Amino acid sequence: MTFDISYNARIRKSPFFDCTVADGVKAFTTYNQMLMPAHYGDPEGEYWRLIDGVSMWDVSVERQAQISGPDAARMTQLLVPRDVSKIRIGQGRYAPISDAQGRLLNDPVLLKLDHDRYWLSLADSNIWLWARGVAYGLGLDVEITEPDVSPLAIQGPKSFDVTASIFGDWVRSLAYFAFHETVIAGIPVVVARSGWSHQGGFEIYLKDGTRGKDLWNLVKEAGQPFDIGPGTPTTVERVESGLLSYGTDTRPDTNGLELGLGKFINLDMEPDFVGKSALRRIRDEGIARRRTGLFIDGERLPTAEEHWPVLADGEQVGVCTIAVFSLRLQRNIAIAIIENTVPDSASYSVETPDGTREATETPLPFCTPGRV
Ligand code: THG
Repeated sequence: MTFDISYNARIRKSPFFDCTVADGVKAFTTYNQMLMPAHYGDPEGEYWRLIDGVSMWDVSVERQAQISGPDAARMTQLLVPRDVSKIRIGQGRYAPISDAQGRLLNDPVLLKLDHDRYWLSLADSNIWLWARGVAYGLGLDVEITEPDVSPLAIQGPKSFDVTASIFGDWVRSLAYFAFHETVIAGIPVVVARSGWSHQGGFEIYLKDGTRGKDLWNLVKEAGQPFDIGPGTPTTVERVESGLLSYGTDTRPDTNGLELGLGKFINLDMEPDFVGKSALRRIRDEGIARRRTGLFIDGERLPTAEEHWPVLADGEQVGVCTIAVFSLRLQRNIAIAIIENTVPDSASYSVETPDGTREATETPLPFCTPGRV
């Protein structure tokens, strides 16, 4: 069964929208109240192009919350669990945002553009509202806006050659999440080493939404010698790589420590941030759940469209948040949130739409970059 999407101004289109349609996009999903390409008709071919080659993705849905003004550094520090004063201009950080109870609200990439200007490159939840509320409550002198910025990802092992052929060899030495503001063919962009895959790559943040077609075509032409093709963030690859999908792998009350984001949450630094004391208490009293991997037995399952109950000894002990058939491992794999009272050696059963299946636990990630 397939359905059409009714278009309207509530669901924003990307500056690359017309190009993705021209290149044959076959499905969209929604994210941050925008349309995001989901595949171009050959999800398996698109997956292998990411593993072996290079693909270009319209990820304009990774919208930016910009924090600027006299109190921008103070404000940003209150939102993120990293020491903002220690981040250099031009450097980015994965920065999970929590509420005062420690519940995860979003897991953006933070970009420090200047001492008084920051971008939170957002996952799928509204952090403009949260940030404005925090700023209002504390009387901070900041502006929280959305700049005209739209990321285009170039991902896969050949992304280095493609991106270097456009911008120069300096891109090869960018540190992870580091970025550089530049202009290419008159188009203002930020070039960053990042992307939502473990196959390596870059994101070109377009800074002028009227130039979407120009940037898309420039990347497409530069990628021709490397057989670039249009693609999308792939669920199979991100599950194999263990990357978190906010909203898919989370529950309304999950915290960053349960979700395995502890190494991106600095609870021992001097600066305070919203959620720090709650997360310290959770760390000290014991983390209740874990985000972990499962191998699910049996025939190929369909990709999960909702959370499936996970049982041990007949009792529900968690949920499987996403399940896919791994194309590299040729078996069903899943990410689950499990109660920490259950040992990782437990025999699980998962209630799938195809019936109850046996499952065993395994640490994330399932795969390292490249072919297995
Ligand atoms: N790019 C940009 N913005 C984004 C995303 C992105 N916003 C939403 C979403 N993706 C943010 N979530 C993630 C999650 C994981 C990673 C990046 C963004 C990631 N993690 C690596 C890992 O976990 O192995 C490395 C993290 C590190 O070592 O610091 O890449 O993709 N612009």
